[in-house]
Amino acid sequence: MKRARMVSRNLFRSTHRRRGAAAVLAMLFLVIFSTLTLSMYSLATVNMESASNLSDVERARATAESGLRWISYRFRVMARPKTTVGNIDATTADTLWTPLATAIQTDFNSLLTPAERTLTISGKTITSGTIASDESSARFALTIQQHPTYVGDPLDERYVRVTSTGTYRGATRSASLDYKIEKKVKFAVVGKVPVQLGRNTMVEGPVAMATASKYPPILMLSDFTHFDNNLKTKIQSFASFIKTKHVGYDGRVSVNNSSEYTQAKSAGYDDWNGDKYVDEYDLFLKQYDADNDKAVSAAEFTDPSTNKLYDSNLFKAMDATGGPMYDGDVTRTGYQDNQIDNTDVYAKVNGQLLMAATQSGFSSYATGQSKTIYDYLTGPVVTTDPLAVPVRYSVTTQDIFDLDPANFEQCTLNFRAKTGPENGTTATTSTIKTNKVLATSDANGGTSNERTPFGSTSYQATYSRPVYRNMTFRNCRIPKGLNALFDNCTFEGVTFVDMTRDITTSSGSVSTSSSAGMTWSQRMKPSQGSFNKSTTLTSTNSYGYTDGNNIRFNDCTFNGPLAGGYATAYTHFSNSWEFTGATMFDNQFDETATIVSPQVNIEMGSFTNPSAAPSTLKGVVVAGNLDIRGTSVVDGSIIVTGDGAGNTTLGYFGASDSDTNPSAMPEGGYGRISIRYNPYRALPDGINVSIDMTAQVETYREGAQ
Ligand SMILES: [Ca+2]
Ligand SMILES: [Ca+2]
Ligand SMILES: [Ca+2]
Repeated sequence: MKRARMVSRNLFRSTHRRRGAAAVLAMLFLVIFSTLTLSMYSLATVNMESASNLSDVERARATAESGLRWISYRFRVMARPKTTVGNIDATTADTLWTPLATAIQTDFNSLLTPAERTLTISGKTITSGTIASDESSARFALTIQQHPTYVGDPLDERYVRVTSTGTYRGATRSASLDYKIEKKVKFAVVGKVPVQLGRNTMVEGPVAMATASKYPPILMLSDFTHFDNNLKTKIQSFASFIKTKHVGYDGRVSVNNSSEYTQAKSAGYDDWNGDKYVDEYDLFLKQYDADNDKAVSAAEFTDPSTNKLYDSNLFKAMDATGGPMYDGDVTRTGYQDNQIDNTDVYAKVNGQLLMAATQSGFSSYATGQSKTIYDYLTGPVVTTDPLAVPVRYSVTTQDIFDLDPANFEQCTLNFRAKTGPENGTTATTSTIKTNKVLATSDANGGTSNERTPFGSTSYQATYSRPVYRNMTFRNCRIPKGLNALFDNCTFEGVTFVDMTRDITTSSGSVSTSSSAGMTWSQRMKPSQGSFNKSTTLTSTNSYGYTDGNNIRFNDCTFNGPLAGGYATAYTHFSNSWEFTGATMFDNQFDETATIVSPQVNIEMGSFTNPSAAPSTLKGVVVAGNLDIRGTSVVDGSIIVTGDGAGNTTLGYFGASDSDTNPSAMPEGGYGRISIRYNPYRALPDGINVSIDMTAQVETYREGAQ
């Protein structure tokens, strides 16, 4: 697979310390480490036992390697130290050594065999006792040592070397591997509410849904059923084939699965692009590749009746996968070359799907809807790792990410300090405000009464907004209760939106419940009657208005991050921001984050003109909930920390998409959403989550180093 090569290329790029033989072994480790589970560890040891014809030396070597696999597993599942530092440098890594050593000791204390729990911690070196690798007399012992390990060591404190010494009868062999202390989100999309991937929405990186009880946890629509009825019919027939004949939820039949492949061929399907799988992409290729060169040119994808591309957004999105990840990154072959071929490696999701829900739970939900899980997971899910199942159920917090919104509070406070008078002297002209806490009196466009969400047929409330037009805001703060409409404004530096931190119930206790958040939003002031969604809310009649911040940004440009205060609960409409018209994100100021607002509901993109706002959202997008329509590229990670919304909708879903039948083309087209996890982006500071210990596969060595 092209993508597999690309990933390993990127992994290897970080170092020049590569050796031929070791590189091959390293590839094996790449496969093993990314998929290791306890059961697989057991399997490996069973396999090792059965290989009774191995020489003692080979057995000792395999035992040493087994020790590295074992510690990789422990590193993955143990409670690792947390830090709020976003980009872990050598100095930070140095301070993490002591808590890391403590965490390793705590983890070892949980081992079943008491004799194996003992560790000797001396300075930057931890030494284990001997640990049984299986039922035989094979043993390994580990030395865990933080770099630098000698004067002139090119590796700094971010790297930890584990040396595993295996013994079997009289033979002894060692193997070592370096792990990097880092902090990454590791997901393209991760959240607490169901994730919906609409049409022309492609994801590169894993997708995870962390709440077990919300269904369907993930819903994906095919990218190939909305522009050509002929192709649509074929795709739907193929979906029926997959549903009845294919085991697994990755939407593709391997040519190496002879039983399934034979049935696919007799049903008229084949691997037309030659990637060893039969999937929707093969039908797309077969449909349009008139000259049989295994590529679809723009001319081939042009509808003869309209003389336009069947869907130019889809074509562009498919042609733009696997783009450069950082300045100076090598542009892949076939990137944006105006034709679709194997170098573009189409997948609906290029990464694993992880969900907290059980498979049986998801299945019984589907049965209740007269469906099966297959009806929700449409399109190819491609994992580059041949041992990783494309869809994992029953995942835990350790598998995902600690999404507690409180973990992001310090991060939002860091951004707040970069706005208003705390950031510098306030300066103001009629059109440019710098380091200012905005006031209603700064508004230059009168007021506008409008429903929220704007342009939606179902709305939650009506707001009276002060209007700010054609203004520039540099490092400004939007105070609680402003509820503004910003029209054609530019935001530079950091923009911060204040909100109420403690969301309280009617009895005054602080709540984390989203239903309490809704009640809180709907509070009316004395003698103002009860809440009604068509009553225009103002500072006179509504506590939800004065204590929250429901904002619409229309045709605005953001040249830096936008952050909002942490609140204890998701409040639905009171803390809700919409981005409409040609609003654009082009963060040139701080590429760690585009949005950090852990309890704010965000509606991004136009309902009516999806092509109006092509944005690139760099770094993390942290929101209480997030819906993106229109045209956007996410070059980082979407993190949904609120639990009160129905779902996170990415890309176009029509009125009839609840039953996954495509409806007519919406006005302005379907837009396109490309979401790509970028491991090269540092996190912003202030997010309090665990570090990772990431195996540096190219550092694998046999023998002591
Ligand atoms: Ca194929
Ligand atoms: Ca062609
Ligand atoms: Ca291409």
